[in-house]
Amino acid sequence: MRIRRDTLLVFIALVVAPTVAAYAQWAAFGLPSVAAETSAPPDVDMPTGFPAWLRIHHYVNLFFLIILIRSGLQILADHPRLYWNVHCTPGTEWLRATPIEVPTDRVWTSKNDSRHLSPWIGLPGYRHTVGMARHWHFLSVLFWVGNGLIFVILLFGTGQWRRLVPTSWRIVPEAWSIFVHYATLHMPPEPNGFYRYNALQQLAYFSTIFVLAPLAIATGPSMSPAFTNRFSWYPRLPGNRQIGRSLHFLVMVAFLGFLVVHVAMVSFTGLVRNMNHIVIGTDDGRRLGIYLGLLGIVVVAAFNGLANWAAWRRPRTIQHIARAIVTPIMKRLLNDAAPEAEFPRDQISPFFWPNGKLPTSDEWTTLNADDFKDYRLKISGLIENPVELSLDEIRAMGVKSQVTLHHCIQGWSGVAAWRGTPMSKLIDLVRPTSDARMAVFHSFGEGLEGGLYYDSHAIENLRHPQSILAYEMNDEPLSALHGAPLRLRVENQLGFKMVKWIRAIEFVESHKDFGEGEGGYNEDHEYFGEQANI
Ligand SMILES: Nc1nc2c(c(=O)[nH]1)N[C@H]1C(S)=C(S)[C@@H](COP(=O)(O)O)O[C@H]1N2
Ligand SMILES: [Mo]
Repeated sequence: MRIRRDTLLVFIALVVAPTVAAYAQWAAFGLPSVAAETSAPPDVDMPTGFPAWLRIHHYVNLFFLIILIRSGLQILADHPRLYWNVHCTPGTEWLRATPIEVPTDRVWTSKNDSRHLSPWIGLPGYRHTVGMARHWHFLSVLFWVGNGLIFVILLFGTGQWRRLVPTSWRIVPEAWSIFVHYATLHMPPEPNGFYRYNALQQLAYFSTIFVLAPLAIATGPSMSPAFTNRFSWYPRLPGNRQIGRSLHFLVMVAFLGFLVVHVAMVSFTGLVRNMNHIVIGTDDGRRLGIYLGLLGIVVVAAFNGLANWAAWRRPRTIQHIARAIVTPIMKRLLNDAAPEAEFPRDQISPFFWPNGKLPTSDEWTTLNADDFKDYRLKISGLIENPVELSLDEIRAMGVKSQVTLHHCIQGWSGVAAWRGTPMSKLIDLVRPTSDARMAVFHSFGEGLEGGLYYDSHAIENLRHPQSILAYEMNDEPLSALHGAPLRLRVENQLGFKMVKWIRAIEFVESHKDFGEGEGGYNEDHEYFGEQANI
């Protein structure tokens, strides 16, 4: 793993600087005083103990957070590089979780670049399992966010917020005094957490709930093609899409850091009593809280084992559960917004990661050798006017140019200028019948596991102004690598939906009508979700 030196120094400074300051203060002035605490409730307004809803929330939160972190790491392993720039040029990463430097003497696709992750860490583990990892990520985030919303409502509805939300700036110097104790390995007098937290503890909990969690939620959509290509101001809030992605990762690191310190402090400050507080809601020295807490952790571990098993042994089932739950929500929230973001030409990426296997068939090779003079795009299926079109005929149908941001499911992005024919013109020409719902794009190229590549789009998505059949990239005819003679651009979808080396288009009624019935080659073979707005 490589981390850029300047970035590493910033991270080290963030940890080291306060620690050094704490030691300096201790050496120069001694330990600051921290108000001695009584274990009685300080005043009648303060909540006492932890009600059942809060204890359940705390457990449910842990449950889904673990799934989110494990599936998130698996998604990262599929493109194990983090950047501050949107172009993802190899060599510009600030974090590289792979030993590989991208070779320059041969084609190195982003799928070649994905890494193996142990199934003990990743969900589901191993290599290029991003489809399954995303299903677990999106399914669990619904529960995690839902659980969080219920928590916030009940927190403010019941007065429990009083122990959590700071109401005076005095908490900052108090928290610092406590930090000076911990950092120099001293224990300050601790309040009984059943009644109140110490200042640093309160600030840590408060910022985890009201800063980290919202940041995790807010940086998610900054990676969505549908969202960012509709609302281009959104990824500019953090800076760009890759800064959003990097922050999403750093928030996860902060959650992990919190988890480690939180568990350590709970253990050092009276494990038995603390466990009773949060597990059974009593303030005494019985061992029941510990035992039930351990059982809870065993259940989390067992569920994670089950999740791995299901991802490997019942991937279709998981895919279909996600189709039933995630897809309608994604569709409702994101799919109908027409993408419109454009980038200035000086932001065109100097490097654009390639993906997929170049066609090897005689048919494509022969056509390619002759600049596709004899190429004919066959459009068939549920249409009134089946046609076979030459490239000149396609070019004559209308031109649309756009400089847009490409989002690969694996995590990289890139800006390119595309020129092509609006898909709406082709649809108008062939006149789909009233049964037709989607168009399947068949490629000359093979998929990863053999057999020709294909994918489909709902007709309404193809009618967006930014849905084009592109024949130029960055003012050059489409290169062989990037999809000659024709490739799709559908800017509210992820890259895998944008078929390259298009051979034919077929209009059908449903995703069940072709391939293995999931909507495309990667949906069939890698269990990707068909609706690819995030
Ligand atoms: N025929 C075909 N088209 C394909 C693929 C493929 O494997 N085969 N990969 C897709 C994926 S995953 C991405 S990210 C984009 C990449 O386009 P590029 O190689 O021009 O960057 O192409 C898409 N189109
Ligand atoms: Mo991709």
